[in-house]
Amino acid sequence: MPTRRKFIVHTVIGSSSILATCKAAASGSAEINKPVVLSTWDFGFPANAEAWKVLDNGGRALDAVEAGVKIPEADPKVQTVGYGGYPDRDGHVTLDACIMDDQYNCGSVMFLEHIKHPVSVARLIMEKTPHIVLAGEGALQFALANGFKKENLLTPESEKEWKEWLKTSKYQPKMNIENSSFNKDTLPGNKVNHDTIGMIALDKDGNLGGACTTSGLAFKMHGRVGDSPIIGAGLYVDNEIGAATSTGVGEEVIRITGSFLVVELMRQGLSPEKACYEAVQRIIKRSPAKAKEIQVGFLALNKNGEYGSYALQKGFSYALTDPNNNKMTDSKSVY
Ligand code: SD4
Repeated sequence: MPTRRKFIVHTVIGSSSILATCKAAASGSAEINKPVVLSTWDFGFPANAEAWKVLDNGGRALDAVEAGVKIPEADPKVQTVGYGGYPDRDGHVTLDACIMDDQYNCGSVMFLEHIKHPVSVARLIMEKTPHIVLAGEGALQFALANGFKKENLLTPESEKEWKEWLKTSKYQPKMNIENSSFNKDTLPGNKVNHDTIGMIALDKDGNLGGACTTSGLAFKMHGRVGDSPIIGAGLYVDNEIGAATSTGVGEEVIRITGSFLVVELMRQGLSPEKACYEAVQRIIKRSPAKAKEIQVGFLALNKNGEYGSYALQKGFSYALTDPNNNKMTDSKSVY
């Protein structure tokens, strides 16, 4: 195992933001940590850099999270999101994504094939249709009618691994692969082999936004949809309180409406970390034996720009970028 460097400080942090924070501190005004963007796993690091360009320019959290998650969506080395994602057990790459703004507006695509940027299709559904969710063939038709290009998303590498899996066809979706030999010191551009990207942000105007996008569990059943595109499960944003997102075995997150639960716990006064901890405990309570064998992680951000996470297992990490930090952090976990 290569040594993991915990903190990586790069120079993408704009000087204007640092100045803004200093001014607030100097004037003695109540300090809200903004802008801030958080995202799941190591590939969140380059994704945050893209989101930060929007946030540091005074852009909307909604625009930042869309721009951010498009980075792993387009990266063929990321085999759990977008282009290059692992296929289902029948060899189809099927994608799930959603996005939510500061006004409870949201859009979602489920079981979408052939489109590299499902998050942008989700946003278009939010902005251009009276609906929230489009799935499968209908989602594809909608995307094509709105100028998205039909592409083959199955890369030779993911196809090879699928064919290898077919030899045993053990229906045990590959998950919790966060303990790969990926070395954060070489970010970005190395092989990133983690799971869903969930990204939540607070912009300079104090508004929240979030996005979540994934190819779901590797070698899943054809048609399976996880938590990631389900508003309230994989993502929730309430501009009065905060935002939360999840990663891991989606079925367990859906059962407890995980991200909504985390936001509601913050509403009751819990810190982001404590709210994530309580949500994880809810999963353990339902099935202590199962919880020991799977991974689920939650990441949360409140209106003050405070953040935190909690996971079932070790290995979950998240990327944080704010005026004073640009780093990866290992999440606390129960086991
Ligand atoms: C899903 N939550 O489809 C996603 C996958 C994931 O770690 O995040 N895996 O269930």
